[in-house]
Amino acid sequence: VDGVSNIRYRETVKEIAERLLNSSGVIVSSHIEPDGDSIGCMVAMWRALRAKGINSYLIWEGEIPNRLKFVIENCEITKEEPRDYDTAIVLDSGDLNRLQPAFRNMLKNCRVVINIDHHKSNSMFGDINLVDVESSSAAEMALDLIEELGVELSFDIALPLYVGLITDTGNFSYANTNRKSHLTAIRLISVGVDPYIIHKVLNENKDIKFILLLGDALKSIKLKMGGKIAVIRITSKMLDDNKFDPREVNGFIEYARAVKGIDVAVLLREEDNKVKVSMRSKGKVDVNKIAMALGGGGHEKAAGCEVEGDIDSVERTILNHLEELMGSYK
Ligand SMILES: [Mn+2]
Repeated sequence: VDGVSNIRYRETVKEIAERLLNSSGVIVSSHIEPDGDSIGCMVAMWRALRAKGINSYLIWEGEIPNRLKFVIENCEITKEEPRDYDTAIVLDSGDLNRLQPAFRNMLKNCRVVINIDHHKSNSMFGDINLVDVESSSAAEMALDLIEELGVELSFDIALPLYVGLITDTGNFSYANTNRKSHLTAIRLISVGVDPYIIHKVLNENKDIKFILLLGDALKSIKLKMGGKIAVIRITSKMLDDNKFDPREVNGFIEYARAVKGIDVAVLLREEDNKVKVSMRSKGKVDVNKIAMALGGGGHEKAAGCEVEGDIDSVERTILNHLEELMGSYK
């Protein structure tokens, strides 16, 4: 980000640092259905505040996917309401509905709610909102704040941030990858993060059941709208057949995205009587618009929502929205 918005970004980072240094206690959390970025930046922020001698609590009571458990290892997780806090940091979360109810209730007791995020759909729910859609990850933004606080960057803070950075940029391959994301990586690697070790842990560490489920899902890929859309499905039957935990599903949509000539990839995953929808845009289609229209959100090129109904009807709903939106570009 250059120019005026950059100045405002720096000023907001400074303002947040001042508030944190003057707080009696800080609660830190992130969104439900955690991913590498959300877990990475909440762990890093909590550690950085502690390193600065600021009373801070990592509030989390939900599940962490197995593939990401190493990020939160050795952290003190607070499940009950702490006694002394007046400030909250909410990371990587587009709106309050994405938070765990217990943490959301604690926000009512805070003098200052700090919202640090990079989602286009962010509802600006904070008293201070550091929302930058140009940032590849919330981890990248968290590092700016950590440096502003004057915390010395340690390996234990850098590692979770690096996980956030590479998961949200798809290993520096998505459209959100830019100069700043690489400069952030340099800062993290400089204190001992080993890119290949992290890559092995995240990407070369799959249960064989994951690969077999992927095989089933790949066979479901269909092109729609004259080859402009690729749809991939994960049905309840596929999950049952492979005895696979749906929370460990990750990255399947990349294979739909890889198809030549498509503009948008869509992943549909059955869950009870609803369907989880993920969308990835390779061009100018703003999939966040569709996700928001259906009660979800995200970024211009990566967004998601949950839609009630069976998988065929949800697919039709999504395709109708895409047809309308893509028609409007012509
Ligand atoms: Mn993120």
